[in-house]
Amino acid sequence: MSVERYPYLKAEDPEIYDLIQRQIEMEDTTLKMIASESYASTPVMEACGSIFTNKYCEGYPGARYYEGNEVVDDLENLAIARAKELFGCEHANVQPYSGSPANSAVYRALLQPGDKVMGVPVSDGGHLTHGWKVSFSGMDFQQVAYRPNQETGRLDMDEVREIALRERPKMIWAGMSAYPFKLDYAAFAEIAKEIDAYLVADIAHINSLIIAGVHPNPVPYCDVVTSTAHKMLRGPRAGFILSKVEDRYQAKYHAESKWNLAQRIDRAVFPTLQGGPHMHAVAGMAAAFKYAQTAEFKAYGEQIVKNAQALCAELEALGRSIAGGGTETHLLLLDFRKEEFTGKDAAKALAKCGIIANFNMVPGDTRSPFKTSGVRLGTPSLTSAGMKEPEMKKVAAWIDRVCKNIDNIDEVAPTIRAEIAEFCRGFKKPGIGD
Ligand code: DSN
Repeated sequence: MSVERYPYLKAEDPEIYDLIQRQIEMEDTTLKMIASESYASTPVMEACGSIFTNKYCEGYPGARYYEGNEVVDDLENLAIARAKELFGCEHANVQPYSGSPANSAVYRALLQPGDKVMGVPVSDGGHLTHGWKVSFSGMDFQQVAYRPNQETGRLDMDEVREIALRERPKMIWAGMSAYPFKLDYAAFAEIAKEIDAYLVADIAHINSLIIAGVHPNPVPYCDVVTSTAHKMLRGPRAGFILSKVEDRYQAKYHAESKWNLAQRIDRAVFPTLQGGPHMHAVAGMAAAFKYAQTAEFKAYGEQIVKNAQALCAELEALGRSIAGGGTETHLLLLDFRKEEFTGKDAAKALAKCGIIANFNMVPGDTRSPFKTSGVRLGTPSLTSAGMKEPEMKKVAAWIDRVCKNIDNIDEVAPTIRAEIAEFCRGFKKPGIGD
């Protein structure tokens, strides 16, 4: 699809213009199935490309280190108000540059270097910032690992409790990047309370399912909740932090501090970790939050899960193995442990045919993280494009066809790629076709 946009770039910097056109063509003609991606809407992209990119405004509304921030203050207050209303939280910080900076701020606000933090290792579906060894979070803090059961693919909360009581971490992360089932925040909260640990939910992957009411909301159970604004929320590359105002463990862990929990989070974001906030991204985030309040968005969140479940059922009917045997969220893990080919082989073959996903470890995987036995598939982008259950049947058939032809993929890829391109062009995507 060729949309006549970016006339100034076209005239003044055709190289960038051409790269944008190529990316549009790619995103318009492939099945985008990376679980952490979707399509940012045109209003979000307009807000991100707006004049707010110009302004420096270190500080917070009403207390800035630069003059001329009357409008910016209104913008940040609007984004905060929308975030609080959407998730029902007491405090919101919308300045983190993205998810990892948001999570870094949580460490600064709650812990001391060397403290124990409980999280799921990256190899088992956790995030880098939940204590993984190559991230600051695993270098400066001690990770206590918990993981989904290797047989069932599900978290066993009795086992999580056992580990927590034995290791007594000061903070527990609830939230993963490759877990297809709902999280039991009430059970996490009980465990955290038993050991006086902070409970922090990372909802970057599932924020829109929470907004749509198809996944439990962690806000009532957690001290802090972090998220990105892109992924299924269809906002800009940015992050936000939601929290309580008061720290229930202030006397125990932060008696010397004159700042409450909300203040410590704000101070951790700025000035400890970041300088000037990216107000064009905050504008995009505010636009995404507004759209997320609509009935249309709720239907989108519901459909994401219906599509993932339909895709799962179709793939299983075709004889494909799904880790954990299903999904309750936006993603599923194809399990190739019994196949000769690896997850990486499959992801590369799928991409050649126009199905863009990523190779991923599955529970009980014996292959290395550089090869893996799985592929993670997500439905937010396809759902954003307007696809529903009947389309999932077709998508499953293409995936199965690719898997059956891994050994001669170069022969079949051009035909499948052309079929998928024609199919995808028939759907109007946010930010591309409107
Ligand atoms: N990189 C994201 C993902 O793909 O899950 C997590 O931040």
